[in-house]
Amino acid sequence: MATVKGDVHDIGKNIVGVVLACNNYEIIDLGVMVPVAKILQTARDENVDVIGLSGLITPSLDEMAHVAAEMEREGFDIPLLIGGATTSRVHTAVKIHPKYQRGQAVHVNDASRAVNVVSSLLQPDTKASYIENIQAEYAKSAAAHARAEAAKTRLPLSQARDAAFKPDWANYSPPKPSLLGIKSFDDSDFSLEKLVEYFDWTPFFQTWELKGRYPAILEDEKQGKAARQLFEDAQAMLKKIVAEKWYRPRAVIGFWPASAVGDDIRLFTDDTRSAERAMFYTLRQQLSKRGGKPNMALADFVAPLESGKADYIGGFAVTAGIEEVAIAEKFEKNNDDYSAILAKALADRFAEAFAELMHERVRREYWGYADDETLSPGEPDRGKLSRHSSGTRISSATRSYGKDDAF
Ligand code: B12
Repeated sequence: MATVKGDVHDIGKNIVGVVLACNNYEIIDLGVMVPVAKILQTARDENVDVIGLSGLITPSLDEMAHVAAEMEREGFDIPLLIGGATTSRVHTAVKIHPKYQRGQAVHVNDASRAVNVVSSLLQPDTKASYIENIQAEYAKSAAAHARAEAAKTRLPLSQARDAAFKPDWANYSPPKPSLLGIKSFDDSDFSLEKLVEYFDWTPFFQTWELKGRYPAILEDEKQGKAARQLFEDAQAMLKKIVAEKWYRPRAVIGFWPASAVGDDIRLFTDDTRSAERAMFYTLRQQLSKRGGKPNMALADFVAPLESGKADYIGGFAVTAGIEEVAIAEKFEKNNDDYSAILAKALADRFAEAFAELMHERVRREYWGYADDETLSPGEPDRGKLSRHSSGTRISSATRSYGKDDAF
């Protein structure tokens, strides 16, 4: 079992591993960001019966298709399980299954299904009929997908470019960030206590497959009891994390002079704008839209070179603390998978909270384009935020506000 190259999410994979291990399967867990060569070499060396891949970010979908193609090329025929929130039956049917004809790729959307799927695939008396059903299901999904794709109208690129989002640059002067280049922060700047104020607990419950919004979930008729117990355990661990400083949060922010050149964004080394530092190639939407809606590209939100306006782009990276891995491993070594997953799920909340806090500091202070903003911690109200940033600012490397994920 492995989380594929480029992807660090492993909570789901670990849950599946625990569930299968409880049913007497032996799991070889290769961890996260695992390159295909290592997966296939281990499968060969250990003579495994099944390979399981996990992936939660969009690029992992391509990586999984790549693993399937490599399995075909190298003559594997064992089942390939595909899991993780971004994967889907349609993607498996359309992009992965056709690449692996010697064996069978199977999408498993939930840990609770993993045992049934694995046993159906490994038992000689059920294997053939199970695979037959899967193949019939995938053929149906692929045909429905092909029909839906054929019904979508896509514009030629030149027409999509004509329909770009065109802000009124003549009447807008982009604010200049308070610094250019990068600036680093560590736990002397941002304490764990401070980050707790920015916690959004709802995704924490999702991590445990408890669906519902916090705090209402604590009183939910069906899930309330489990949610309350989990929350209590989380509070106890959180107290220790903060008091004993288990994690050391760190962050880097950066701002660079930038101009849009068509669909691309050119970054300059400094404000003289004489030397190019990098180019971001942004994609333009090409689906045909109704009601005069624009076909946007991220470049539309940066002042074009020919406008003569000095604009900038910014980015940031945060970590709750790289100590998380060693701490989770310590629990795992003591056969305490529950605490290992809890420690990771809380580290995840710290990372998200830090992204929230850093984004706020950038908006209000380091870039200062929303210095009049009045949102309070834990109030990630997209409506209010987008009015503040209305139409002219997309803060790139942050994850909290939908369209921001593009970098
Ligand atoms: C926790 C989390 C993190 C944690 C991960 C901690 C960890 N140790 O795993 C941290 C903070 C590190 C993180 C980082 C990032 N994340 Co994140 N993260 C999440 C979050 C909130 C929950 C994921 C999770 O654990 N779900 C619960 C588990 C149990 O579900 P699951 O993995 O789907 O697993 C179940 C099934 O899918 C299945 N399954 C899973 N794997 C397998 C494998 C097999 C073999 C089988 C059979 C079954 C199976 O069984 C599991 C149990 O039922 C999701 C949002 C969400 N609600 O999904 C975003 C999310 C996945 N992250 C996202 C992003 C963008 C990122 C970052 C790129 C952010 C950034 N800009 O830096 C980075 C990733 C960097 C990288 N290169 O990977 C996006 C992905 C969007 C996309 N489509 O690309 C999401 C969807 C959030 C969002 N809406 O923007 N993230």
